[in-house]
Amino acid sequence: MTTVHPMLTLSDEVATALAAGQPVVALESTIISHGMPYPRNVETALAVEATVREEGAVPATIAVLAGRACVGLTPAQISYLGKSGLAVPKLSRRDLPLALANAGNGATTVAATMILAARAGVEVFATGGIGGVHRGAEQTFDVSADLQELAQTNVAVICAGAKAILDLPKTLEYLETHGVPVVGFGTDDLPGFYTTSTGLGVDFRADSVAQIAELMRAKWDFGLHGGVLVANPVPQDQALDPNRVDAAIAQAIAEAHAQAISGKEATPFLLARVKDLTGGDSLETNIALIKNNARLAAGIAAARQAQR
Ligand code: PSU
Ligand code: MN
Repeated sequence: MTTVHPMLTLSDEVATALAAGQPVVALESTIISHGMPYPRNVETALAVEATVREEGAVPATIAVLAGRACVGLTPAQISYLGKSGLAVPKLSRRDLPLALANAGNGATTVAATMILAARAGVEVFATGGIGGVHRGAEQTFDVSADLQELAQTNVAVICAGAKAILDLPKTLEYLETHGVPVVGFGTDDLPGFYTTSTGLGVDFRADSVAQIAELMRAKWDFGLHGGVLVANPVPQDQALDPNRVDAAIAQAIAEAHAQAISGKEATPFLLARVKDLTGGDSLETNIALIKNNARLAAGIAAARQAQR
């Protein structure tokens, strides 16, 4: 383990890869603890790491353990997060100092993973779906800290779009206001996580990893801080029927309202209900799209290293 800061530890594998200029892909941990049920969550997290390795990059799963931000976890640490599930604190930017101050543990969201990846020197991060502007945000003000992080932290986030538990047009408006380019990989249409398209456009279409690496280079070399959001559609044969997904989401949101679920509980509640209401199928789609994103992220990380 390499301690780069009293509160930040890199695994040997990640530290060695970064020092050697090898491609590294960051992976979040809230998706493990709060995004999927045990034991599929642990199996998936390990399989996603294996996918990154097969593509020639080094995986860096990120979490806070015993008050240290850890970039690169052991399989035992990943199992602990997956087994503990909702008992592990979900850490976004707001929550990081508390966990660091109190020798706490926690799973990092997209926002917190971006922060820690950037601190460690990792520029490419693969996840499933990002947080965004929730439906009804004009009343609740529920806007994920993921969007604010994309506005300011220099990491490319590879996702499968965003789930329609969010208000997708408002999410795109927020990203535009904050200067975050939304890139469709091989598509002009924003993918909808379980579905390949939403009917909403992306800002740019890229058909190669080199094009994405070039956009990152141009943005950051010119001093334009903030992330790049790459939306990679789920493979068509793994996608779900949009009508089925929409019905499940509508019901999940109605239940959240009825139970007055808000704040950091909102997203995990909605994710779990959508999963239950679509049967096991949505979990299989979720796993397929994360692996698909990990593969693309490894390619982007390699293309970025090839520029140097
Ligand atoms: N959306 C998904 N799957 C997820 C999440 C969001 O489709 O697992 C998780 C991610 O960790 C994301 C977080 O960063 O939820 C957003 O939570 P909030 O809306 O409370 O910021
Ligand atoms: Mn929120």
